[in-house]
Amino acid sequence: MFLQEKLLSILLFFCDYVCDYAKILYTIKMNRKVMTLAIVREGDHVLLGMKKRGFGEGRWNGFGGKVGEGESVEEAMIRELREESGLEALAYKKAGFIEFFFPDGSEVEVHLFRVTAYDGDLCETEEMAPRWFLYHELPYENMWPDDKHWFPLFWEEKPFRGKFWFDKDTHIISQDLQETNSL
Ligand code: 6OG
Repeated sequence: MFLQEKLLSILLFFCDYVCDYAKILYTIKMNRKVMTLAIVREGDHVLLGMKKRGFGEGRWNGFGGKVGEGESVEEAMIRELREESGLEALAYKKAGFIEFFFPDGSEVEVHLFRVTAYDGDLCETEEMAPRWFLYHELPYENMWPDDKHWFPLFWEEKPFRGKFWFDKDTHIISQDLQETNSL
């Protein structure tokens, strides 16, 4: 009898442990946002937008946002670029995959695309004020701090995977950036 009770308590302890672990994994998963980022390149120039509101407000960035339910990453990239800049992506390629980790436990994964042909008229939208920049004159001081690390790979058309850990003031505390063959 004593042995049965002992076994039962060990089993319950184990179940508790597994449940807690599952809860943590679930929370981490729920805290991850899947996003797209489209950067249009034309010759020596890249198109960025000044983010006018929301996450990243006041920074120059490519165009993108959350992947919607039932939407593929590519569909989301095309939709976000259209909604935020008025441009329709005609030719594009996956350029990178970046994961961001924040001190509150939230995570963002960004699927980066290089857009090399487009249709439509560029326009300012409620979210973004667009502007073309020469690659060598990118305004890194007013961009996300990770950008200066991966932009050269984007520019040289070297596919990459990156991970960036931020502190609460969005300074990079750690990073891992590597070229890759599989995106
Ligand atoms: P909305 O919240 O407006 O989409 N994004 C980042 N881009 C860079 N370059 N660095 C980061 O470091 C980023 N975190 C998110 C993904 C936000 C847009 O900003 C991108 C989206 O394109 C932390 O829906």
